[in-house]
Amino acid sequence: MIYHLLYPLHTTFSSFNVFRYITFRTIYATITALVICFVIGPWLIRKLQSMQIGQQIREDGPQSHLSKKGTPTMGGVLIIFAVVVSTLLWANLTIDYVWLILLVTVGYGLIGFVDDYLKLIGKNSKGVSGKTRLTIEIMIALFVSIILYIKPGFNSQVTIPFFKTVLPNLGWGYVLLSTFIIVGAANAVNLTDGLDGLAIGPATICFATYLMFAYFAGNVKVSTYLQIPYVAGAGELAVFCGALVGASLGFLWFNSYPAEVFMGDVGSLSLGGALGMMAVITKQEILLVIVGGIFVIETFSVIFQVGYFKLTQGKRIFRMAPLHHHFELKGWAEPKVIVRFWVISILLALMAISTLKLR
Ligand code: 57M
Repeated sequence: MIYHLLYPLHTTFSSFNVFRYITFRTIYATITALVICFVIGPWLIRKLQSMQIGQQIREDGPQSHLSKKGTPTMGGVLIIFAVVVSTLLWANLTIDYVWLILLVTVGYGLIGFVDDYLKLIGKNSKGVSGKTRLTIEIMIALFVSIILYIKPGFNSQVTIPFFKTVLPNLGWGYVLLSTFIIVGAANAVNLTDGLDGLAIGPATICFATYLMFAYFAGNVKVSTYLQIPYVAGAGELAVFCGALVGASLGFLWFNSYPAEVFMGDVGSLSLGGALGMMAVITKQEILLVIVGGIFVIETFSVIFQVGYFKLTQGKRIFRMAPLHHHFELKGWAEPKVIVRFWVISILLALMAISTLKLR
């Protein structure tokens, strides 16, 4: 909104020319989302408490989690609200990528909201059935992937890290890959969100990384210099990522150990879906495996644990999956597991950024 209202006045007030710059609007999208979380966060936590929207703790989890019973959850609504308001305020709303990624962010948030609501208020502990959730997630991802595929100028080539000339063109197959990435990222973040700040920390790091990738991909000079695909309009998603970084840091203020609020599936599915979309639109699809390596490791720990459990009729690779529970049961204090995962996430992000030069 601000871009559309104030930039045109730069002919009268020359200082308003600053609203043209993506860097300026990204910084203020970040600050706006952060301030929204600071202002609304305390009120929301009190509201969730008064509505008794408190986390139920499974008996079969780490005993240390039992004390978390009743912690307000569904705090992800704060993240989504802050991101949507800040993006609508600061982004150039004529760029269709902005609306597509907001559709996924809000759509996946709604899936998580209904699941959380049924589990916590509807007293249906199972929430939405796994099959129903997955079907709706796939439908939303498929819809936006088809829109992207038929969008003039969007190419169906896949960028392979380290190999600048290897750009396999998947054709319609790209729609399936894109769908898989969005749905996979959403569920990977969902699985990871099992300790205070464990998901929001790496998510913040991932969005800060994809903020850079969006700016690079949307800038014809930088993308040519780096020899990465040029995606006209992708630069505006740096503003969206700025809003996400601000909202994530704002949420972390309350979700840091000991957490005053959990994000709920409304937050984890929403963040993961947005992350998958960022990987697809910036044409850094495979690089998400490195940038979001913490989410990938956590997901594979579950896949290997469940697979091995079934293969060996009850044996386990880890003391418990996902991997964060394994370290908890090894005796690591919760904050130590969390911060060490953040450190690994930062390392992975730096490695991913370096691949842009190692090609
Ligand atoms: C998402 N949800 C947390 C909170 C958060 C197949 C299996 C691996 C599935 C997996 C599962 O159910 N995952 C669901 C993880 C839950 O957090 C809520 O869920 C939202 C995110 N979706 O926002 O609302 C619990 O996590 C803790 N938590 C915090 N701080 C936070 O900031 O402490 C969350 C956020 C919360 C709270 O205790 O209640 C979760 O862990 O369920 N299942 C599991 O992850 C279970 N693992 C398991 O079953 N392992 C078995 C399988 C693989 C064979 C094994 O290894 O033997 C664990 N989860 C729980 N108890 N709660 C262990 C059992």
